[in-house]
Amino acid sequence: MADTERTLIIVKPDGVQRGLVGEILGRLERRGLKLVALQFKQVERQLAEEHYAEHQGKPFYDGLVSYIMSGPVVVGVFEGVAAVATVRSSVGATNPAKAAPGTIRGDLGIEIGRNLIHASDEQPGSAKREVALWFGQGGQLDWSRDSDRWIRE
Ligand code: IDP
Ligand code: MG
Repeated sequence: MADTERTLIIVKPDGVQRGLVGEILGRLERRGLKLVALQFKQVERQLAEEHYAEHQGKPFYDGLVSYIMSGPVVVGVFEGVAAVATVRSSVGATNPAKAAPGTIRGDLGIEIGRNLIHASDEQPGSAKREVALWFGQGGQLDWSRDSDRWIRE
């Protein structure tokens, strides 16, 4: 399946603290995306800074790094056709106040600094870089799902 992609998601500390892990993962699962990696963890500074390196120097950077380290997160990898764009569309706009109803951020959040979920963006290489950063080569599982033939042609 040449057009299958993998993309990283993180249920941020607010999503975990608010008991929304199942809700958030469930929405992505129900879209037909396939989970290939999942971990519950406390993020350390080095990983947080590397993950958010593109935002270094921006006014919200320090708060962003503190936020992602402020409690445990759930980090996972979803696989599917056009998985990066599909996940981003379910996640919604960065600012929950502007995110469309029906999206995770638009339904469950209210403020940009507490927007519940990270998802790899659509810039070339972003998803691959983030999956490698969080899971390395060994952390993902290749498995075949019986429902696949009902989800894609
Ligand atoms: P994204 O998460 O939709 O990809 P980015 O622009 O990559 O959005 O920003 C990364 C994260 O930084 C956002 O999810 C949000 O948590 C935080 N962030 C972005 N802009 C602001 C801001 O203006 N104030 C506070 N936090 C922000
Ligand atoms: Mg981003």
